[in-house]
Formats: sequence, C-alpha cells, structure tokens
Amino acid sequence: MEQKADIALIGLAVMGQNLILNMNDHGYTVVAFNRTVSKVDEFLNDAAKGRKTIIGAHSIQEMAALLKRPRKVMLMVKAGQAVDDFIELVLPHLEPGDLIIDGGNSHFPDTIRRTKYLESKGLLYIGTGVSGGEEGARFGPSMMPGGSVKAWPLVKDIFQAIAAKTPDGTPCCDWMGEDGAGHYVKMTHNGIEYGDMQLICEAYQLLKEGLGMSNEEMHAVLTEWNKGELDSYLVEITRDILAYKDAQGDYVVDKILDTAGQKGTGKWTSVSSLDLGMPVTLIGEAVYARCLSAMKDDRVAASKILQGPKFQFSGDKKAFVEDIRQALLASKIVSYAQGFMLLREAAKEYHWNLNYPSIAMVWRAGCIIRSVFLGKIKDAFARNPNLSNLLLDDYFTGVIERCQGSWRRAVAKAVEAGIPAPAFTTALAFYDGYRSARLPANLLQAQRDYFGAHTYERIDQPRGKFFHTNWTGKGGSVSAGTYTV
Ligand code: 2AM
Repeated sequence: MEQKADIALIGLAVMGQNLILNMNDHGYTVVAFNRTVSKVDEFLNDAAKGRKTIIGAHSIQEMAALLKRPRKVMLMVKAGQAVDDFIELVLPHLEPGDLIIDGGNSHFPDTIRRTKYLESKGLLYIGTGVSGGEEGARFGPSMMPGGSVKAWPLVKDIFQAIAAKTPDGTPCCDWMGEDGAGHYVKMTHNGIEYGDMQLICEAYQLLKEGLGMSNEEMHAVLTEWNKGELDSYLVEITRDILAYKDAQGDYVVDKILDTAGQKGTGKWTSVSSLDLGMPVTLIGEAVYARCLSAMKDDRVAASKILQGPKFQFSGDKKAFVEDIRQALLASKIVSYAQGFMLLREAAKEYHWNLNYPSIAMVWRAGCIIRSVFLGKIKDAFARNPNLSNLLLDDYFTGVIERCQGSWRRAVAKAVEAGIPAPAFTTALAFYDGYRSARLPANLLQAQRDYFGAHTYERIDQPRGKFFHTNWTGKGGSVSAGTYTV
C-alpha cells in the first residue's frame, strides 16, 4: 500500500471530522478511522465527499500502512480509558520514532504517564489542548501541544497551518512544554473560562437585579462593552444571547433554568491550585458558584425563609453601569494573574519550560477566552518574560489603579443590596491581600502554636528559625515539630 498520508485521525465525532476537514483544506492528506468502523464510510460519503485526499481506513493495520514515516496518529476520542485503549491498539502497528497525539480533554497526569510510557517504547507522544469548539476545529482552533519535545518539529507545520491566527497573523499554536504541559495549559484555559463566564454572569445579575435593567437595555450595555477593553468572544455571545427571542417572541435566556452544569476541567484547575498551594480564588469561586446554582430546590426553599436587605437603587444609573464594567475588568485582571501564578508554580513542580508570552498568544484567538485583553497580557510577558505577577506589569497596575474606585463601589453595592457577586468579591479580597505587606497570620501562627505547639517564626529573627511559647504555663515547652504546609 502506498504510504501517502501525512497524518491519521482516529475518532470521527464532530471535533475529529472538523479537524480532518481543516487539515485537508490546508493541503494535508489525512487517513480517517473510528472505533465504530461504519462511521468511516458515513464520513467519506457525507462531510468529506469529493475530497480525494481524505482516505478512509477500515482497520488500524490499513491506517498505519497508509502513513508516511514517521507515522503520526492523532486521537480525538473520549478522554479517559478510550485513549489508553487506542494507544494499545495502535502500538503494535507503529515503530520507534512514530508519534501518537491525543487531542482530547485529557487530565494532565494521564498525559504525563502516557508520554513516559510511549517514550519508554521509543515512540513519541503529544497531548494537545484543542479549544474553540466545533467551529474552531473546522476553521481554526487554539492549540496547546506538549509532550515529547522531539515530536514538535513533526507536527509544527500541520498544527500551525490549521490553527487560528491572531490579528497580526501569528498562529495560535505553539509548543507548550514537556509531557503534560499542553493539557495543563488547556485545563488552566478552561478554568479561566469558568472565571470569565462567572464574572459576566455577576455583572448581568447586578445590572438586572441591582438596576432593574431589561434584556434590551443590557444588550445595549454589552454592545458598548464589547467595543472597548472588554472586547471578547464571551462578552460578544452574551450580548447576542440577551437579545435572542424564540418563535413566541420571548427571550430564551429568561426561560432557561438557573442550574449550571460542568464537565470537570474547572474543578481540575481548582484541585491543582490547592495541591500546589496557589490562591487561585476566582476560579474556585466560579466552580462553587456553579455548584450552588445546581442546588436549585434548596435555594427555592431557603428563599422563602432567609431574608436579605430591601434594596432600591438610587443614584446615577449610568455611573453604576460604568462601575460594574470596571469591576469586571479589574476582577478579570486578578483572575488571569492568578491563572499565570498557577502556571508558574506548575512549571516548577512538574519541570516544564512554559513559555508565558506564547500561552497568552495561543489564547488570543480561536478559543473561548479569546479577547483583546489577551493581547495586552502577551505584551506584558513579551516585555518581561520573568514577570512574577501580571498585577506588577505597569500596564495592568495602571488599569487596576484606574478601576479601583469603581470596583470597590460595585462590590460594596452588591453587598449592600444582598446580590451575590462571589467572583468580583474574591478578586478584590485577593488584590487587597496580595498588596498587604502584613496579614493577620501572626495571630494565626500564635493560635496554631497555642493549641498544637506548631511553632512560629519571629520578625526579629532569621527565617527558618522556629520558636514555641508555653502559652498556658501547663503544656510544657516541647514543640510539635515544624511543617510548612
Ligand atoms: P464511536 O463512534 O465508536 O462511539 C467521541 O465519542 C469519539 O470517541 C467517537 O469517535 C467514539 O467512537 C470514540 N469513543 C468513545 N468511547 C470510546 C471507547 N471506549 N473506545 C474507543 N473509542 C471511543
């Protein structure tokens, strides 16, 4: 059989089909395969009809035989066991130097494990985040590959050809780093997406419940917001959702039950932040806000018992709309600062060489969090690749300074009105904590030492020297040893 295909793709659900069509549009010959083999011919006779350089394979053996060397096999199958199963099925048909790519939403520890496993067999492995949904896959996703470093030159041209492009034409795909780095960056992207969505929902709640705005009025507000610093895909679709009516002429958004679903990538981000000891509070609140929303029956019951303040907005409505906009922007800066703090810590923990300007750049277009704002983040990291925190970049320090008054007014008003704004609020609390040279943890350490003899360090002694006080005169002067976590 002639070895003529550039790459094989296994998994013909919509993402897989669209990636194949996208690769084919860019001149690549692709072999298509699927567990349920009948779907191969269905695809060839439908979406891929008339494309001679999309070839169907009806067995893995046939698929492998059609591939140019080194072979490249991309999996677009359900995350989890299906990936491991296909790796085992494909392995006997590959040889050293060949490459398996997982383009699903795999959890990064799985990708670390699989990279090690395939490298131990002399093969190469990539786990790549692919963001942008069905449309992104078809016309330009944001792609976040990581894995065997030697594998990157093998797929760079294909991936960068099919990826979304930033306004200046740069592909939204670059090498993220070793083993699980690509899937970690994708997971963090999804966590940030949770945060961005929650922030927009809180702004909506304040406009709706705080100011009593109609959907049309909110649509007009978001239309304006999307022309400026908040210009982003998520603000854009929210603007459109607010004005969308069904056949009866009713707003669809008002008919949707207020219980949020989740598939787990936000939770993974939060769990990782706890594992690494990083205060990624906004994503955490966004995950919890979804959990609270899902407790619909409890909330309905509680709403009949638990009272809040009676609130009637008085004052300048237009000025408060601007306060909300600035609160959204400032909170978003905190969320991204936290996201990059997490990435930095993960890079240390897992020994990845993450490239921060590239990460901002691959998120600039193609993915769900794409925005003008990410261009500014890319500029900040390009100015200083060692930037320890986004909040300390001159541009972002300036924006926060400018937004701070509005941000505090919006949060204060939400608290006064009894309207929950957990992400706005936690962002501000983080900002105030991060800029505090002194926090009340001296007292906390005293408490720990009092009841558990956990010891403390002193302000007048070198770091790393630990002291214990016999607070009650009864416990004795033996300390419980020290630990830092
Ligand atoms: P299928 O068409 O045979 O169901 C998205 O669900 C893709 O992942 C589909 O191509 C699907 O194949 C594949 N998939 C889902 N679960 C799988 C499994 N356990 N093993 C192999 N492929 C699987």
